Amino acid sequence: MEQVQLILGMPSSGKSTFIAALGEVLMSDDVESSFKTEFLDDAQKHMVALHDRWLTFQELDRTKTGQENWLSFHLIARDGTRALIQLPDLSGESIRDAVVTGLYPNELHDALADCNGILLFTKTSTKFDDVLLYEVSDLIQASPTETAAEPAAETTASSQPEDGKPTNDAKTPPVAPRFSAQDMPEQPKIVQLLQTVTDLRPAKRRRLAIILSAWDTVDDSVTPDEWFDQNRTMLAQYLESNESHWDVRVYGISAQGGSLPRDKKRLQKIIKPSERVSIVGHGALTHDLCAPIKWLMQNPSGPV
Ligand SMILES: Nc1nc2c(ncn2[C@@H]2O[C@H](COP(=O)(O)OP(=O)(O)OP(=O)(O)O)[C@@H](O)[C@H]2O)c(=O)[nH]1
Ligand SMILES: [Mg+2]
Repeated sequence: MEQVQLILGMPSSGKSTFIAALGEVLMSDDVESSFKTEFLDDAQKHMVALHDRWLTFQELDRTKTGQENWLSFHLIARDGTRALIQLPDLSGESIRDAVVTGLYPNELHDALADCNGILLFTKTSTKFDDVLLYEVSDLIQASPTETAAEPAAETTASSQPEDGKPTNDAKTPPVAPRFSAQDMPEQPKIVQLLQTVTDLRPAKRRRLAIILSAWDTVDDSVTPDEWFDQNRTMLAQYLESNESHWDVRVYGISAQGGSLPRDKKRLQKIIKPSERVSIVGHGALTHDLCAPIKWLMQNPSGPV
């Protein structure tokens, strides 16, 4: 049975690192996991390259637009059942550009429409993603019209440098940066992306595994569900209001085992590379990165 599970997320959200670590768990069979794989065919050169960097403690390069790779894995479950899944390594940049322009490349459009389930990545070390109200107010105050209207008394004094030569600075009002949709916070972009998916197949209820990546940077007294509700409030509210479209689970995953290069020495001491990785949530075994994929594949509503 062939399934397409999509890995989505904005740039630098941890997608490629997860794929590299998943490759190790699947191929080495060193840790207890839901699946293993016996081989990677030629088309998996990209996977091998990612995996080599991961094994040698190198951070991965950003996946560039046009460098996306549509990877497929031949999975074997513990009970011997076989399945083929596509788990593409998409560039966060191209996903983001599609979301903000509304122009989806054909391949991505079709994959969004037809995918069985989605692994959605958001990096826990990117905590404060929204623009705070006081920042908006600072921008408004710094806008040219507001500043020009203000009396010059205060600014004149500060514009007199120590060498006594006056500068033009006080007369040049600071200009707020132009709005760019690309720079919008992560959450509205993700909500927009998910809405596009549901618009493509409104009657379909899909499984969505939210992956909180870099989980090693989070205080372990908090659960993935709690962290998600506290730090991704907009996304959490959207999903709560759209239960008819999305069946959601939240997992915390450390695919790198720590931050590089800082934690390299500690990670080098771990003999089995698969033991660098960890996952928390929904009873997943400690190193079983396949757990969310298994859950996505068991969707009772079946393939699209
Ligand atoms: N601490 C920590 N950092 C991680 C982990 N996984 C990924 N990172 C860091 O997150 C950054 C982005 O990781 P990538 O896997 O390249 O992210 P991506 O989503 O593929 O990014 P694009 O290719 O730009 O779409 C890198 O600097 C990684 O080192 C992790 O488990 N722990
Ligand atoms: Mg990448």
